[in-house]
Amino acid sequence: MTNNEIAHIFRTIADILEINDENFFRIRAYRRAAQNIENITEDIREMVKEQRLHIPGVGVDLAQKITELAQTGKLEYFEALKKKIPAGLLEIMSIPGIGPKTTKLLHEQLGIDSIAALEKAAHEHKITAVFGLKEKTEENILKGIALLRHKHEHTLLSTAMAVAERITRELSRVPELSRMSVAGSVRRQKETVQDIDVLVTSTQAQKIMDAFIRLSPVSEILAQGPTKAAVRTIEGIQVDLRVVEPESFGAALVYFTGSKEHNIAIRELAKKNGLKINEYGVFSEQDERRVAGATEEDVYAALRLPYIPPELRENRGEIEAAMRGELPKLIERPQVRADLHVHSEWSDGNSSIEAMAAAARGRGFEYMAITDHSQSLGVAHGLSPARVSEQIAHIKTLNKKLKNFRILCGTEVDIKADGTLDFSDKVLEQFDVVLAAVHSGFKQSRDQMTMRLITAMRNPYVAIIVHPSGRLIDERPAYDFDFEAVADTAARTGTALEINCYPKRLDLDDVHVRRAREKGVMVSLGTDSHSPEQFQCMDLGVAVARRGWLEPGNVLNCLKLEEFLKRIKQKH
Ligand code: DGT
Ligand code: CA
Repeated sequence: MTNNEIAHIFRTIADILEINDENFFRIRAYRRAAQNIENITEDIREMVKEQRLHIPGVGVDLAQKITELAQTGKLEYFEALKKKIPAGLLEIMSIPGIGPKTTKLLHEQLGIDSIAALEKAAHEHKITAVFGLKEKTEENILKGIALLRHKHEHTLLSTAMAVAERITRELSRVPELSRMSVAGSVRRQKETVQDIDVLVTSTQAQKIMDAFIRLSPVSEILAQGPTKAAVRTIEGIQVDLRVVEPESFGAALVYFTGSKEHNIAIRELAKKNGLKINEYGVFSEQDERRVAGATEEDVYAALRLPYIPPELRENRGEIEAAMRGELPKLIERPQVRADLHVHSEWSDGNSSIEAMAAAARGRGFEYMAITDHSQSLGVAHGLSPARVSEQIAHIKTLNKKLKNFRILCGTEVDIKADGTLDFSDKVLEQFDVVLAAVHSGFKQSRDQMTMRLITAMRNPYVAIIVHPSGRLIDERPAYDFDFEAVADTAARTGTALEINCYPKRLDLDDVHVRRAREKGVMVSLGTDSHSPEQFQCMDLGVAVARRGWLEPGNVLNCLKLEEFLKRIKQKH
């Protein structure tokens, strides 16, 4: 049992208790304990083993339950409690946006006790009919069900990348292996993926297969043949491995990198050129002669195309652009000079500004903006104007000690429901850079939310709107707003829109990033780091930027410090 698993069980207990109308204080005690468990970084099992289980909000009774879970992996009380409600209600509560209150009402009023029954009722508009709930409720329920289904079948890119790296690192030690590449959606850097595809060449396929199924992350062998195998890892992710001939490696890599839509389009292009392309190579249609296959560059060249980066291979115009010689020169990670969204222990981060600066510098950045939360964000310990002044003074002294690195004073100011900001202009003008974001009131109407964002962008101090859509991948849909109108205002006012690099956010997403670029909007990359190791997430943001066709010139972070500051002043 990990900390998160224990926390999840506590939350589920609270939900069941709430459905059963139990004591409010008990319910709250479980929720608080769950939150505190998630906040400790130490492994609870260790704390139990060493008999020093001291967690805020966890009394004798809950401590006993944690001990039982840590030692046996089970909790009698929870098992008994689960039997008190229909099993389907737990499933319903796992739908994003549906809590115990709604679940209870749905069950009592409509007898709904499964996701299937809920879906049917939503489609038949029975939910509005009974509750008189707001019109959007049914739509939100259906959206929530879709998110849940997607979540069951997909893994976040960050998780998949970590697994892929481990697999390829271990496989690369096999002496018989000559070439290797990850393929599929992981190579295209999609925000979520279904499985991991790995391609290798070797003259001794059997040796590779034997090694593959014995890799340390492997928990289950799903299929095994002479040149193909599939396993599941301990994280529950499927990994497919294929061994191909060296002369086919490039063709196979193109084929298995996909996307399927890209493959279909280049197959048609090949046909027009009297060629046939498949995972073995490119061949002349007339005499079956092999034209290319060993490298991807050769394969594209045979089709009279330049190399197309994997992130673009979605058949969204990349082939036409390649034919015209107009592929973008995609941004690369080393071109990113700064991280423009960083938190410290002054608000809800876990490290000092100094520690964050050291880590950012260690990652090769030239400058970063400390952007702690503003006053009204109580849960995140937002800064009062007085604290802001203190922080700015503190950063000034830190900067005096730093060489070849600069900490900018920033803020992530909350955008209030009416679009006004949580700090006055007097406070805002002190910062080098102001980020603005929506943190509450996600259910506003489309018009309200659009106006809210536009109003915020009209403030001359607001340089960047961060996590502009508010979505959490597979957990919370984006709030409803008119992206076109927001992007137009961003372009007109010289406000940048962020790609938030936090693995569950990655928002703006690739499609909106590309649209923003078309409209001349600058894009900003922000890791939203709350601890030093999170700077590595910049890679994910760069992936989204590349999938959105961005060049360095489209990205605020690629500016040199002086140019960056000049640009911010321009809007002022
Ligand atoms: P996913 O669902 O996240 O695993 O996405 P992919 O793109 O990795 O899809 P996957 O693993 O089913 O297949 C890997 C690649 O193999 C895919 O991107 C393109 C190629 N491929 C698979 N099935 C087909 C097909 O029916 N036709 C063509 N042309 N290519 C295919
Ligand atoms: Ca795949």
